[in-house]
Amino acid sequence: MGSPSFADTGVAIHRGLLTTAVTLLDGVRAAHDTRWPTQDRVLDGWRRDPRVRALATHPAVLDAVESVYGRSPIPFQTLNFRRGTGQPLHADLIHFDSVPTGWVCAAWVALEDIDDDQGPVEYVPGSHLEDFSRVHLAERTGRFDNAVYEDAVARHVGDRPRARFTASAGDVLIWHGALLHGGAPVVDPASTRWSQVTHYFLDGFAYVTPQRSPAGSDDFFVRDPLVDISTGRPVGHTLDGAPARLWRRAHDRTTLLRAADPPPPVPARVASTVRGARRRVAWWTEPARDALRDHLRGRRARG
Ligand SMILES: O=C(O)CCC(=O)C(=O)O
Repeated sequence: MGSPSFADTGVAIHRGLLTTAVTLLDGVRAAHDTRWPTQDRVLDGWRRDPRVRALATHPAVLDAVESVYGRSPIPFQTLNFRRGTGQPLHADLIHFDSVPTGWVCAAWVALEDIDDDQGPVEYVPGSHLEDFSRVHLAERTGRFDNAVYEDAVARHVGDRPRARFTASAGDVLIWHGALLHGGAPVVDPASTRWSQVTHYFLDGFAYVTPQRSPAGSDDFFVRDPLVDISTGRPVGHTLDGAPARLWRRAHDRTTLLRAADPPPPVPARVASTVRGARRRVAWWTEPARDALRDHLRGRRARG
């Protein structure tokens, strides 16, 4: 029998993938330490530092992600860590997902040797297959509550075995967006655990924020603009293999229109007076809006 596959476990382990890129790994640590000396966790450092960006877009990492999914990766977010996070188990797709679901992953890179004392990444092998987080999001009532979600995950996992990614500098762990993972407890509080994780979408889908998308509806909070770290340019959304058009109905509610749907109604600008100040208000031209709503209702009813 061969080694367990990404499809079964939800992870792809690449020992030594970046061992020879030691100058870059050290550079990312130095970037974190000098630019953000008081922050243990840095979100989107790639925007300020070319070394963080270079690691997020390293050809060996992009190839490893592409070989798992058979599609081009779109790096879109980085997190840099100085210490173990001790983060409770969760799946990334509460924060970001594709439509259809699951075309999202992370690549976590050890910037130093990491053992059990430093709070390595841990995960529940195979948990991506259960789709627990997507179902939790779909069935929630009201707004997403992270504490409620983390409790539900902990109960769901119970005392099932967790795997730990103790690592040498340059080792890379890729995990599926639905895999339950977090940071093991930090045993030595003085320890560092230098690491960078980059999140990737795969090319050819629409990209959304599930926890901000309305539950029980086919509207989404669409990530727009979504910037590809490789190019620094916004990425288009695709649905059924064709460019998706967006009908923005409210701040956190956008309908993704398919190729066969009518175009979104054009907002007409009208002026209103509020407390003496002139304010511009976007208003949908009503007949076009009503026709599109009827069309979408019909589409939903037909499944
Ligand atoms: O590095 C860790 O401890 C966990 C990181 C993590 O959970 C994430 O990036 O989603």
